[in-house]
Amino acid sequence: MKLKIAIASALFAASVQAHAVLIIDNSTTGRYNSGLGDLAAMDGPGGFLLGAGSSEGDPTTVLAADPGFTFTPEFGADWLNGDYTGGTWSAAGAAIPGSWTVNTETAIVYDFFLGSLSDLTIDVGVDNGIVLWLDGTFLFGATASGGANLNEYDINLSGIAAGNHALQILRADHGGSTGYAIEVNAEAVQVPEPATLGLIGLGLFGMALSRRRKSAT
Ligand SMILES: [Ca+2]
Ligand SMILES: [Ca+2]
Ligand SMILES: [Ca+2]
Repeated sequence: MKLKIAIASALFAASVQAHAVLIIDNSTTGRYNSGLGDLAAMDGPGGFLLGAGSSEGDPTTVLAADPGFTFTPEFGADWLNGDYTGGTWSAAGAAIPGSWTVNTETAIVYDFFLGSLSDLTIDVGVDNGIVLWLDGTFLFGATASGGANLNEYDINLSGIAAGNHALQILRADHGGSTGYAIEVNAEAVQVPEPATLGLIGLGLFGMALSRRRKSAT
């Protein structure tokens, strides 16, 4: 009886055990757009993207929703849907530098593949601002004073489908220096396989049977 419980527990533990896999960090290549210039006027003055040399101040701001930018031609026809036509994008596979021209904005697209349903953990830091989308859907946006600590912002996503995805990023700067740190980990959400479920079922059936026999005696 005790052994059966132990076996059933071990099988269940094995079926849900998973480990995080690093899928993006600062060495990961992607599409890079360093031809955007200073975009302070794209949603301002008074917008999320701040004027050069901190001319609009240096506030701490976290976006509550997609800023709904009207992107300049340098972003291409529809970059959030994978159409880079007419933009100033690199080809795929470009190195993504950790710093860029002060006061300007840059954009990045990391294409990645998930082998199964996964939870994603995005750790990111930036000097000064960042907006992230996944497959065109807004995830997060914030700007703050200098510093680009990897743990500055943590974005946790649950149940992202298996298959191809694009993590799209706009990096912003408004003076001083620039900096960027990123780590994305994926952890498979493991659903017990039918065979394993069958074994667990047998274990439970065995336990029920033992109980019935015990009560019968
Ligand atoms: Ca700027
Ligand atoms: Ca920062
Ligand atoms: Ca800066």
